[in-house]
Amino acid sequence: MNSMIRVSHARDTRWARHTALALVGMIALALSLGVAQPAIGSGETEVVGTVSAASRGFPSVVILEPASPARVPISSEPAKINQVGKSFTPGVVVARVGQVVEFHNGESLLHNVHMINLDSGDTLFNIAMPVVGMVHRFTPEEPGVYAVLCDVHPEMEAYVIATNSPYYTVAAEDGSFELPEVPSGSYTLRVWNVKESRSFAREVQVAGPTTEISSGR
Ligand SMILES: [Cu+2]
Repeated sequence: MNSMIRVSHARDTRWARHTALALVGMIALALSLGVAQPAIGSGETEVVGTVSAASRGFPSVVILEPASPARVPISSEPAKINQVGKSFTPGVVVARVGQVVEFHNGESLLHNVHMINLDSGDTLFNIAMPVVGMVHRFTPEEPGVYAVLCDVHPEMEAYVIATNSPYYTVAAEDGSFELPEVPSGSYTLRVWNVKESRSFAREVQVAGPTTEISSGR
């Protein structure tokens, strides 16, 4: 009888200790969640608008460059361009400076990847892609516009837009775009279109739940 009481007492003590530890853990978790979550009204804005429609099948790119550098980590996921059907797909990608851009040969055809910095006119590399499944990686080291050509198939053409900003998107064919979570503040809006006269930059303010931007041209 005595031994049974002692055992049950020991169990009760252990149970109480476990419950106390669980409570401490739950409180710690609640506190850490409270710190990690953005404060209500921290100023995330949805930026929407319309810029120039696609030219020659290449859609516009919209970039919002913050006045002070954003502390958003660069994605470890590469930006990808496939060579398939004798074309580069997609024809326009945006990559952060420091983010890997991957070229894939997706078919049993000899292609190459000839990359030109359009700001300087310099060829960065010209790599043969003779085998299906071949991958070539490139990491932009500065913001800029890069043309991608295949010298075997002159109709093959693509563009890589490199930016330091994490706030960018490729617009739809009709020029409409949305950037869902942009912190409020001052930005340089940069719109790229393959037709140079449709590219422009201007200062914009992002504020409130929604900011609407139109190309103004
Ligand atoms: Cu080719």
